[in-house]
Amino acid sequence: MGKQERSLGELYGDDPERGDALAFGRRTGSSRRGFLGGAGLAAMGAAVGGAIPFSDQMPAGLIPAALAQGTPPASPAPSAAPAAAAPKGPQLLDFPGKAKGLILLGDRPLVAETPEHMLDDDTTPIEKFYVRNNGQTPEPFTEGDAWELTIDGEVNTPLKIKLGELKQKFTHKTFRMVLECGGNGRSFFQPQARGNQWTNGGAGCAEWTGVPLADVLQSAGLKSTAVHTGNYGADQHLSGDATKDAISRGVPIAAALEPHALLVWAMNGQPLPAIHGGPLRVIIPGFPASVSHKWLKRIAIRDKVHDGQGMGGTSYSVAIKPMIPGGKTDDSNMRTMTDMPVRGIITNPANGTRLAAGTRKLALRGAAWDGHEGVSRVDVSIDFGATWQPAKAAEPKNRYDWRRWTAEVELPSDGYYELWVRATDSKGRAQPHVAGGWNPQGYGANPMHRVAVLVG
Ligand SMILES: Nc1nc2c(c(=O)[nH]1)N[C@H]1C(S)=C(S)[C@@H](COP(=O)(O)O)O[C@H]1N2
Ligand SMILES: [Mo]
Repeated sequence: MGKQERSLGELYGDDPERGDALAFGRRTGSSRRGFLGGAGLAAMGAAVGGAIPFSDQMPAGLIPAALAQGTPPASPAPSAAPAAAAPKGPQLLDFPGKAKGLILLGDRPLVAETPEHMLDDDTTPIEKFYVRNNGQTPEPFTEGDAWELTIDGEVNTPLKIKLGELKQKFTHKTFRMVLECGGNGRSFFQPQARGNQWTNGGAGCAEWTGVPLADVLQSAGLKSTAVHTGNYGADQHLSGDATKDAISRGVPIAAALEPHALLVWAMNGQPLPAIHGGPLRVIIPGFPASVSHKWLKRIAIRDKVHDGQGMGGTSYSVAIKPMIPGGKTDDSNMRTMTDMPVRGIITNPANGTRLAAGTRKLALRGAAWDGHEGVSRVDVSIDFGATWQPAKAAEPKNRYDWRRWTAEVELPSDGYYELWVRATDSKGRAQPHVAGGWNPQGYGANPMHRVAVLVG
């Protein structure tokens, strides 16, 4: 038995399809649903660390949460994931002002995500906020309010305006708003899509203070030919080639005029940290965060859709007609992503948490958000989605805020459980069980979040 226990956990680590086939008694490649019974059930129980009260509902074709990648290293060593089977531990970010426990996805450019259990604050603290750079990280700017922003292109009066003047001349606004990378959830795509392998932590929700972009654009006077913005910042391309931009995206004018689109100099009441684009960035909520330019130097108002670095082709684009996962790309079937999908996460307990034997009531906490529509409901399940109960979701502070939620579940006995959360947006669109809408660069994956816990 010992050999088989280890091999099932190991198999899920190396070759999940074979692990699945072994546990559920299916032949690899067969689509027939197998059953978790007999030897398969015993091996699964051993691999996840305990009896599985809802084993009848455990679905084939889904890697058990205890064995899936993304188990945070900071959580108590899950006996649910034996050493032999545990995925290679992720590398952690070591950066001034950032909390221990952020996961380093890349260091050139610097990219780090926040594991779900570290998104447990109502407002994401700066030290826990994810980081996504496309180019070099600029040297911190030390003259604060002397930072100059240019607005030109399809405007009556091109502006060169210092941060100090922005603060003086325009009305200040503070909104708590989600910022989320377009690639958040990418690691859930099958087959793997290219890019940083985010789980759910390429997102955070902070209090952003600044002035409405609309007010500043109106003071420059938009021409009737203005259709799109184009952002430029101070960060250099990774290659050091000064003729190339690290990134230069933009949005349709209507999005730039939305009252929550802000030119921002403060985050959670602090001067905007350099790593988050200080002293000045733009925040355009609801869109992939790549349009929320950091170290903002210039907004060009364009008479056509902006064509800067990161616009067009497969960049920040999803398939119009569903494409075969991993299949050949047809650029004419791609459209630029202008909205983020609905997502719910469990922020407490952490994946891999072990609870005392006899625990029968368990409090869950989390967050749920989407792009432009708003979250209408959040549900949780402890039986692999066979039954659901509604969570209590707090009202958002303002449009584009996330909704914090709580729920209490009753566990019938000791053993291995998966806690599942599913958020639904106000158009009735709920999160899928597995990532759908595969696209070459892996945008918009929003499968339900699952957390493994072991009682006893
Ligand atoms: N100038 C500049 N702005 C940028 C980027 C960048 O590389 N350079 N990255 C974008 C992307 S892809 C994301 S997800 C967000 C990340 O913001 P954060 O690092 O403050 O979390 O910034 C956006 N703004
Ligand atoms: Mo991003």
